[in-house]
Amino acid sequence: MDHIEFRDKVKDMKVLIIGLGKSGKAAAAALTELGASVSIQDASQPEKIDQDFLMKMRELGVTEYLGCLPEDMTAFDMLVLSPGVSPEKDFVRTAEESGAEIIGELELAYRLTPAKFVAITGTNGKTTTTTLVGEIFKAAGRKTSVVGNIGEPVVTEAIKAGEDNWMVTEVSSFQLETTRFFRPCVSAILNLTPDHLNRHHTMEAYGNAKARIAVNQSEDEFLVVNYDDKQALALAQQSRATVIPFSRREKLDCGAFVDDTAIIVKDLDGTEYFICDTSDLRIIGDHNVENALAAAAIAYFAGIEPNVITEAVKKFPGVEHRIEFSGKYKGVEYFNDSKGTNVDAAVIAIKALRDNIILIAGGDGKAQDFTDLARHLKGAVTALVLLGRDAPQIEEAARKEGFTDIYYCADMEECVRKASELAREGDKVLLSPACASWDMYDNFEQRGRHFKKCVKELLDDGIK
Ligand code: UMA
Repeated sequence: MDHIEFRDKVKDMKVLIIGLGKSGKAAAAALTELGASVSIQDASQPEKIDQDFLMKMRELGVTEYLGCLPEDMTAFDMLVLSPGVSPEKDFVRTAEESGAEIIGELELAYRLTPAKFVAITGTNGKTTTTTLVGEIFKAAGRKTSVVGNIGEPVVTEAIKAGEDNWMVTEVSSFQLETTRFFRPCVSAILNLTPDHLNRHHTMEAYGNAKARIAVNQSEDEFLVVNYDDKQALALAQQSRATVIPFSRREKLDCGAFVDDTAIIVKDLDGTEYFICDTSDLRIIGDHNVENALAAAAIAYFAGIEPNVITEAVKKFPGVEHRIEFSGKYKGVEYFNDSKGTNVDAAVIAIKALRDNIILIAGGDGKAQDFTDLARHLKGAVTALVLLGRDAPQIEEAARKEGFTDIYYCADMEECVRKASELAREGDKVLLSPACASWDMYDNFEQRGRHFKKCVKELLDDGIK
């Protein structure tokens, strides 16, 4: 079904939007604009929902179920689920069994636009890679929207976009669970390590959700995948797309790789292009070499000239909340890695900063096993400053590995103060929680900004 047909069909549909955060509000705005019969639902009471949004919806005559569910879940043609809402919920199942189609905001966006999609998933590196790909596309003069899990709902841009627009989209496993026809021109799976197991239950289910990114692609479309990550590579076998590998460790017959210190992109016909030296990158750490390789491969196979890729990659400063330099006080550097919301991301940040690290960690542990984090403390981290609900789980894992320099703090202010007391000149204080923020904050951005505010206060106090 093309976008014109879908837009026409949706006018006669009864749609229930579940969850009224960023995704749900954007879906509601798009569907009411298209003339669908819209109802909205959220587990929260009305006062917790964006009041401007609610007022607009009320003016449009939208039916609302706030803090409750519709009595009759069989009355809808379609449910649009927010990524935070599990499709396994009983009321979703009831609607599905009565014939309603269950989709998410990403699938909705895909159906109503003629724009082309680039889609990037993986456990870590998604935001950096998506941002960099967006920069390369813009440098190439393409009409580009950088959207998705990165923070901008896809549907808001998709509804305005034309055929010559590119939607550079960061996609999460949650968003992919509710896709059906979604079919990007170029997709990418950056890596796969345990995350969100409280929602997906098993690694297999988590991997299968990620693999949905390429499930509808055909041979003339591309799937960029990390050759060094065997689990990610195995997922690529589920797609008919032309697989384009990237590797930090091996020279490849085709794709993107590092030759000594040179980042190379190699076409399917064997032609090689030098993109830049790894030392030209402004983003630090091996994981960022991988992000740059992935971005270069995505851009090249989306048809962008190598010299444009080179310029954009060399200029790229990185993204907020991802090993972001946040200040220096008494010879100690402070880094905000609030987006390090799982063990693997925190390990990556520790590896990037190498040694003499005071690590601030803890939060909502999402049923993760912290053993791997604990194993990476020795030789790299000198003290562990813990906060949040699942801090005791991190402490337990650390002690099992023989790490004992552990301090508990009640809030971020105390964490930063404690870390600054413990740090000696030349040390690095790193906030990389290995946990989600949801036990203490609305999101990781709020947590990261709070950390930076605390660091700034430290600097200001030092100046006084
Ligand atoms: N809600 C319910 N019932 C539920 C769960 C939630 O009614 O069972 C309601 C909440 O009361 C709230 C709303 O749903 O009002 C929140 O919806 P949401 O949690 O789906 O979040 P959005 O605001 O729509 O943001 C989502 C992504 N959030 C999640 O996937 C949890 C954002 O990714 C994304 O930026 C945004 O869409 C735009 O696309 C954030 C994230 O944490 C960054 N992502 C995870 C990650 O990166 O690890 C997957």
